[in-house]
Formats: sequence, C-alpha cells, structure tokens
Amino acid sequence: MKVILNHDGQVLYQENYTDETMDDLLRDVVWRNDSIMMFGKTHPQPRMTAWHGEKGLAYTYSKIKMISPGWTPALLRLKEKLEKDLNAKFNSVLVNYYRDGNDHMSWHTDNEKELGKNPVIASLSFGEPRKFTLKHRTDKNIDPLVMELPSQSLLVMKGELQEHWVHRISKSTRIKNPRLNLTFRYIY
Ligand SMILES: O=C(O)CCC(=O)C(=O)O
Repeated sequence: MKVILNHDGQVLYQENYTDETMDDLLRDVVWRNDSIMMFGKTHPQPRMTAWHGEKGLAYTYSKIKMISPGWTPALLRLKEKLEKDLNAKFNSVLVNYYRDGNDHMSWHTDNEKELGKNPVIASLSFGEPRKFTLKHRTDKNIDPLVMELPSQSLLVMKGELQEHWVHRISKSTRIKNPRLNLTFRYIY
C-alpha cells in the first residue's frame, strides 16, 4: 500500500484492491431510512445508508442508533480479506450509497467513542469516482488532501487521523452515476 499522508495520523491507499462488484455488494443490504436534525428541522440524509456486521451490534452517529442485522455474504468476504491484509480486526461496516453527484457527506470525523482511540478504518469505493477531501482541523498551513477514489480502491485511515483531520465527500452536480462506499470499523 502507498502512504499518502503521514502527519498527525496516516492515510494508506491501494488501487484495484478487490474484484468484488457493486452489484454483488448491494445484494441483501438492508437500507435505513433515518433523518438528521439540522437547525431544528429534520431532513432525509443526503445519501442512502446501511449498517452491517456482527448481528445486534449497535453504532450511534448524529444521534442515529443503528443495530446490525448481520453480515451479507459479500460484505463478510471483504471483511475477512481486509483483516488478513491489514492485520486488523473489523466487526462492522457502514454502507453509504451516493445515488448521484447531489448526494454527499459533509465535513466530519469518525471519532465516536465506540470506535476507541486511534481507530483503523478501511474504506472501499465502487462505481463512480468521487472527490474525497481531508482537511487538517487546526493547522491552516497544511493544504487539504484531495483524492478521486476510483472503483475497487482501498483507502485506510489510522493512527491519530480522526483527532486531527476532518473529511468529506463533496457535491458534484455533473455526476449522474452512483457510488458505493464501505467503511469497515471495529466497535468496542
Ligand atoms: O464515502 C466516503 O468515501 C466517505 C465515507 C465516510 O466519510 C465515513 O463513512 O465516515
């Protein structure tokens, strides 16, 4: 794997990590239908989301509590490959499906307390490449890191990255095709 960033945390990257396809990975995914609160109003999330992993495992973000219905066969295959290749443990995956370029994810960090300190997060992308940006939280002299994540690529975030950096998937209204992203995590 290539080291893309090694300052206040690490980002590793590998193109063509897997042969799994978006169609196979979407099979049996149980979609959620949660709204988020923004400025006192509820809005549908600007993407589709699902939560899989060990059956019954709970994860809360943006005040939304999700309970895992178990692994799908394809997600379990990927989890096992990642564990072997990265020498890490994963018990869950957050599934984000961006229907087109209007769907997005705003600046945030994966720092929920269930993830523990310095989590290893393995992010796999399928379908339309989208722009992923990392921005340092406090040091304005560091340029943001912008990457296009192609289909079947793997990006790993680890070390202190979630403490010091925020990330997002920006809107890109000319994009008409969908993208699937899987972030494998370990929940304590
Ligand atoms: O879709 C992506 O690549 C980013 C997903 C993400 O930021 C997250 O799951 O925390």
